[in-house]
Amino acid sequence: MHPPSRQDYISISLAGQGGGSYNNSTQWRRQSCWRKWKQLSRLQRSLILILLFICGIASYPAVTEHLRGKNLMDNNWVSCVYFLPEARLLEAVQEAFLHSWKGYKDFAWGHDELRPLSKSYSEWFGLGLTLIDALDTMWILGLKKEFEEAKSWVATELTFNKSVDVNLFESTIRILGGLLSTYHLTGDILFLDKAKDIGSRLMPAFNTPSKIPYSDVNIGKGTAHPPRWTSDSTVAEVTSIQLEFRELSRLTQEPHYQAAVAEVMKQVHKLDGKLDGLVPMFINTNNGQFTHQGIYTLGARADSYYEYLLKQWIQGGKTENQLLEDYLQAIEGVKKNLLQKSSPNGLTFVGEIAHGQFSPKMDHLVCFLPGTLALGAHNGLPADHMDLAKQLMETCYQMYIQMETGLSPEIVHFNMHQGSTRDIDVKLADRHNLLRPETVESLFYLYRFTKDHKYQDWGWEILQNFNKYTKVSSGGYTSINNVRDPDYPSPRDKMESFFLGETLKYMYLLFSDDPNLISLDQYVFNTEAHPLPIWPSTHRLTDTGIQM
Ligand code: DMJ
Repeated sequence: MHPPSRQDYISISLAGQGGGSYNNSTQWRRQSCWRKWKQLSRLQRSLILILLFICGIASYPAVTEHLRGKNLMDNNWVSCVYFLPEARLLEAVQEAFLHSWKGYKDFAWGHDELRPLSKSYSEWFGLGLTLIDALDTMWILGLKKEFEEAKSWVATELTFNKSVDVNLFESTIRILGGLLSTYHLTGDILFLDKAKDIGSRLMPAFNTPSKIPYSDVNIGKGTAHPPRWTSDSTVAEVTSIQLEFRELSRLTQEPHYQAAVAEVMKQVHKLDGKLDGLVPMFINTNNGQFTHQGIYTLGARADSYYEYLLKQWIQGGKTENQLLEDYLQAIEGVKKNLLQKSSPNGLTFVGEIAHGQFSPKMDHLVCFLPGTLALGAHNGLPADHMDLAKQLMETCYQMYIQMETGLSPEIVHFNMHQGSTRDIDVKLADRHNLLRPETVESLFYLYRFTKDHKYQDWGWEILQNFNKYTKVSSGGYTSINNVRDPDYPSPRDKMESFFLGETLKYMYLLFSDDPNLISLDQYVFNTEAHPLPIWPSTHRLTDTGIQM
């Protein structure tokens, strides 16, 4: 293996992107739209102008309002996606997916993750993680040929009968979740059979003194254990496997999957040590108590606890009141303890509490929250959740656009003192971008529910920046080390499976104007973006987990 040359990995796929130097001015963005406009043929331009003219006469105020945009930092910029047909937006995501898939197919086929620069792969569980995570994305994007190839690998090569340690949470959300959703979308029993196989092999994780599951399971030997250095599990991990195991019980009519994950929720519900509904980050598998108390975050190790409270309630038909109460209380806890505004521009952000002290630190992972809040509001929860969702969405976008590459770092710190000259600081160790999905995920929800095109614009900008700074010419996209250096963002040589499982799927759904393409009234996405059905009214549960 040799270190890649810069030319090797930087690949500018779309014209009109500027020369790589950072310039986030209004003028730059207008120029960017202007260049795209100039790329259109004379016929295309004339057609658009005629259409705009007709619409403009019919509804002048509505059009001008739409075109004006409502960006916090710039009240005058013109929507780029407004000039692009929906088909072109969708095609751009398909191109990104196919480019990723080419890299995976050429250099990592059947392995967990692509290493696009060294043209090789890395193994985590040795179960074809990227391929399984990407199955339903291919189906949704309409990439039938690629889907069929992947399906035949699942049919002929995928086996869970091997002595390998897997992380319970990661394999539940990516593998079990991916197989269940693919089964629902395609109706192909192959995926249900595989889901049953991995689901049953993960169950030994629940054999602990407290019934709070261990983090790791050997799926071949049927043994489970905590990490080497502790007997604790992560709170987000043990509380974000419920959608998948509940669905497995519903499909198989075997209640023990659902019972095991419901027991975890029941215990966590009753535990001492919460702060206004906010949970600590660790839980002990021997005594079932929270440990390392005093840190409260919506970021790593706690994030999807909150997401799954709401989503389980939705999945079960909004009858499990305890889940809803815990969710509503937690959101009030966020507002009371974690919400602040930055200086000088007053961006609303979610910080952390560490041993009684507020820290203005926010992980990119927290950017799932605008989408979750919006989903709650769509399902009848208070309208102020939607207001907060919009404010946080703006902040997450600013975490991208204020960086020199236009890509968010993993963690930011907000300035709060008067006289600050910028809102966002990034520590040296936090400058990486792993191609994470959370902001695009939230953009999708916000666009679906508001139809405000600025959310598509923001997603479009993010896609251009992924193309510009993370695309590897020989195939695939790579995580980068430094979002603040557009000249050398320093590639990490890894494409995470969630880039295909989540980021590109949400990007595609963001650009689609079809509300029935995974209707949010029929499906609920697990935390790895795998859609699972909202249960029909014939299968509703009460608080005790008893079917009504
Ligand atoms: C994914 O595996 C899931 O979205 C999880 O909830 C958080 N981490 C990654 C993506 O960032």
